[in-house]
Amino acid sequence: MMQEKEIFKSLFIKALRTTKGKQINNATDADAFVALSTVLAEWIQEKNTSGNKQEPVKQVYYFSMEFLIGSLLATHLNYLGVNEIVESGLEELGFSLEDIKPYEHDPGLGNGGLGRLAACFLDSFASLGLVGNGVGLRYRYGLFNQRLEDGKQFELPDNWLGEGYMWEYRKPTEAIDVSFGGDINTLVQNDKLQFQLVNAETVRAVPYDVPIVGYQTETVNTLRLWAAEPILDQVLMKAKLEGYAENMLAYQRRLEELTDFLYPDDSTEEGRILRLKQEYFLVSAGIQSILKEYEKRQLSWSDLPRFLCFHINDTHPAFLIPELMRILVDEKDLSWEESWEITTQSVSYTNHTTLQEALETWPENWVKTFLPRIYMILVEMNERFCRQMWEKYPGDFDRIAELALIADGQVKMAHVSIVGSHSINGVAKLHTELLKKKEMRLFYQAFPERFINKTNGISHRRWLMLANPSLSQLITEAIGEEWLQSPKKLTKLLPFQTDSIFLEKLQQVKHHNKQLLANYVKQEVGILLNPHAIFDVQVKRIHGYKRQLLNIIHIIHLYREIKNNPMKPFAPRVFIFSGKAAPGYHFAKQIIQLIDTVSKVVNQDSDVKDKLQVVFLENFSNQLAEKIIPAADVSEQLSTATKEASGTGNMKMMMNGALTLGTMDGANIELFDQVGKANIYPFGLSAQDVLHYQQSNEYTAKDLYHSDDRIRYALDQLIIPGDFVKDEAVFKDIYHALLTYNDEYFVLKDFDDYAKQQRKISNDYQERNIWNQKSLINIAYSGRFSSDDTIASYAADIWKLE
Ligand code: 26Q
Repeated sequence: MMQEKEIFKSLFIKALRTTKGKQINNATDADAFVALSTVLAEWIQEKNTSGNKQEPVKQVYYFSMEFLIGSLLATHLNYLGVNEIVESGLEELGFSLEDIKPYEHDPGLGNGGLGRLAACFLDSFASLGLVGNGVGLRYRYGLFNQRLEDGKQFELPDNWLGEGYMWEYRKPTEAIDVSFGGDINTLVQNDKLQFQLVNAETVRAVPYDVPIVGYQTETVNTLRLWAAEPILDQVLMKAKLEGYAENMLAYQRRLEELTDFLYPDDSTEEGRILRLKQEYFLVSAGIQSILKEYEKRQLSWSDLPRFLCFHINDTHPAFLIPELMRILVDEKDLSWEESWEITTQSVSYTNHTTLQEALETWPENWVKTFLPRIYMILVEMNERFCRQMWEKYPGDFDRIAELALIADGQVKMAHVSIVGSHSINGVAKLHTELLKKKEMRLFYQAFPERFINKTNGISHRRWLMLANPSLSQLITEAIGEEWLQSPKKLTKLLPFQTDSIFLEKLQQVKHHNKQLLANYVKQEVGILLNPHAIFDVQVKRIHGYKRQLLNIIHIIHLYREIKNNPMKPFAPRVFIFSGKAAPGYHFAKQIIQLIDTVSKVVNQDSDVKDKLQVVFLENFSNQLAEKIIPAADVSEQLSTATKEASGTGNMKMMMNGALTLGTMDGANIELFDQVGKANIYPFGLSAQDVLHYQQSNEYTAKDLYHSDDRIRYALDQLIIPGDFVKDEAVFKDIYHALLTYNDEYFVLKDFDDYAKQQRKISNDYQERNIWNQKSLINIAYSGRFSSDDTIASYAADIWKLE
């Protein structure tokens, strides 16, 4: 221990010199961050070579357009088991680890749930000792930084690479060329049709490898992120042919631009072609480089599915399917049938949405123009598939038209994904059932054996062990360390529900976390939160279906209640919001503005002070989530039933002892089944109810406006100048969405039930001992939502890893 610490100190001093040209006495915390990361990176590399598996185990490649991996410094210190020696070594050198940590930039290479899920999965692969590698894009700018000015969201570029990224390795010798556009020449060679791509524009894909360390295992996997670069010869050639040297730079820039930005989920028209190219760039570079490695092993192509599997995270990487076909048929000279067998046996697909607007389609002519050979392959896939369906359902034109991969001038990526893979999974039980019975009904009828549920999970190491050290310590004191490796062992906490001393400690931990968050809010926003209040949290992307609107309308109602009944006892509440709206999603931006407006009115009113506070924390991120979630008493999961495929924030908050106030949607249903109805606050329409109201005309939002005085009051506040608005135009879209357009997300319909459960929460919280019990039960059953379990289940049922 002593000796290791001394070794660390000398490595650290040396790293300070070589990376920053500094000595201990003139180094800043930012320099120290770089030096510390350098030492850790070196230790990871030592592991990487020693822990490499020699035997040919089956490998998974997880293809995703998003990986929201979060900061890695704390993870590495902890997973490598060197936290103590580093902390005390740094202290002896005059540095504090806690001061150094904030210098790490959190790479925002994802939008939300889907990207964070991919990151939790990588954590679980490595911690379970499985070979599971990520394949993604190295966006020059991650998801925008959010700033609010007068409640309006502004988007600033996220220059996450500004100071360099400490955990990546550029591997230029492993670069791959990816081609776009051009023409296809057809020729006959050795009695076989050959397709030759000419006049294409080629971009170089350079990989950057981020090692992924497992928790106390020898496994180090890789997240390989691809970046676009120009190919100098091609640039020179073009300059020569076209003769205007001054445009060379612009041309070079255009090629690099490909991986400049991550597209938000509601992207605008001009970005879409670039997004299409990004998707192909990811899969083409990814699969080419994997197959190159595979060829070195001198195995047969037909054996490929025994050694490799390719998982696509939603349809965004679905061009993997025709790209793999292209390589096998065109470059490896396999027959279509053999290639098809290999492809479908090695590819599997997760669906993350049932929202119609989020189901990806690409205009046929774009695919034809930018990916001509891929287009031909898709056409062939479509013809063969339609023929197969014709044999199965002779004469059923309508069915086949609906199943087709290409129809109405659009390539349907979900259809391509289903037909080209052997497994399709939803991300929670309800969601998978909806896929089978509704969205993908016809495919389910055709291939029932392909559909399977895999409920999402979260890394209990990141979201409990690292994010909430006080709670982790309390748990470990009570039940030992076993839960870190086997999270289901958290149920050993159950007997403590009758231990009032333990429950008291649990309450103190929560209070401590609330105090920490309050300190942060004070420092960032200048608002002094009351840590004795109920911390009620809704943090996630801002979206109509997630119904932040229901929450804020209810807050307007509460405000009025308190104002009208100043003497009535009221359980103090702090409402905390955070989340980004897609830049082009005007309605979501108005919701942010409404939250901001309400928060200003409420926080400045001394009549409600100590009873009601509302804050919107800017620029939600992994790092911010790690501060907020451990402090949550109430977890708001308000999606309109059927709309949230799973949700994972719900699991994170449960694991940190918050009680869920949620609809029976996505994984909330499974949380409910785990903890039982006494330990959760369900409300609102069920999935069935929602489907019913969508099909009938039995819901009229205006009726509720007229019959429910609370609703009328709150909605009137949106357009009548008064406490909240000076100008009736600001929130008129919200007002009209609810009344004129009949409340697509059933906000008003669920209001009464929501308000009831909120009152129940206020009452229950008064009985702190009982509340603490409920909180403990939530923590105890949260192990079922560890991504270790999810990944073990994918490994057994989908990827068939040993
Ligand atoms: C598509 C086309 C063009 C540009 C962007 C996109 C795009 C990007 C991101 C479409 C969707 C997304 C993100 C989806 C997402 O995060 N879904 C969430 O996935 C979680 C993990 O499974 C679930 O828990 C959430 O319920 C689901 O909303």
